[in-house]
Amino acid sequence: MCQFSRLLVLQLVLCLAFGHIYGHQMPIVGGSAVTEKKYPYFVRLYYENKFICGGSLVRNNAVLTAAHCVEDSSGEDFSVKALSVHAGTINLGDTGVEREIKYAMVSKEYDAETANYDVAVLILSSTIPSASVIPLDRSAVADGTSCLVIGHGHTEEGGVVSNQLQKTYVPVVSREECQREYGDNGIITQYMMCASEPGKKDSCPGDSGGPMICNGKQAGIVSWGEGCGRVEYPGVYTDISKVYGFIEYALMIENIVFI
Ligand code: 4AZ
Repeated sequence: MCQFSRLLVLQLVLCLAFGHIYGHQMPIVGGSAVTEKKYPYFVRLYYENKFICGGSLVRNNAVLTAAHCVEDSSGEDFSVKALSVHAGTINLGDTGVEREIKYAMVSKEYDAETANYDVAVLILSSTIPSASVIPLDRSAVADGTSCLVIGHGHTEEGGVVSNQLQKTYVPVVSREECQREYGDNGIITQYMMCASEPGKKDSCPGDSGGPMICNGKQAGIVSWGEGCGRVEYPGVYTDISKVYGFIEYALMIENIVFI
């Protein structure tokens, strides 16, 4: 952890003094802080004014997130009215642009048990005129591709959310390899893709719903995983290329008037 040249005495002193802190600085898990507004399509999702998930703007009035971010997981009644979206900030302390949700769309294919088809489209109460949107990848990403993941999620397994937006790059792991790793501990369906740098870089609770960006397009949605940053279990993402039809349809419905 503490590597230094003999000349860098100052670095040695700092490392000895603060090494315990550096050692625990594993944002998103194994990432770094975003210091400029480089990802303006990133949004935060709140429920009853509590931060719950990430998301991405795919239209100036529509957000893509995970279905499990908009379901009742607590056993109490879930209300879409209690959801809100904050855009245009990189710190949880900044409100940014806030919108309520007109309605949320989840596919009937979504299964809370397995997290299969973990995708939701949220239509905002009004447009965000300044919104910058992320294009979606219609085609599957090649295994080994290095993809960007951003979020305010836990910075280590069992940790706490990160006030500052974090980013990291994770390589895509094949579905076959991922299923082998999970064994009996999870089903990697055709609607999922996996990525992580084993034991180092990964997404974590709180990153859910946020975007995974490969080659400049959003290819995945943070969905689930066994722990965070573990050697044996990659992070699991909704594969956008497989649920693209649903997203397109959900965005189209928005333009249809039901009489
Ligand atoms: C979660 O519970 C979660 N390590 C998200 C991502 C990962 C694990 C759990 C991946 O939202």
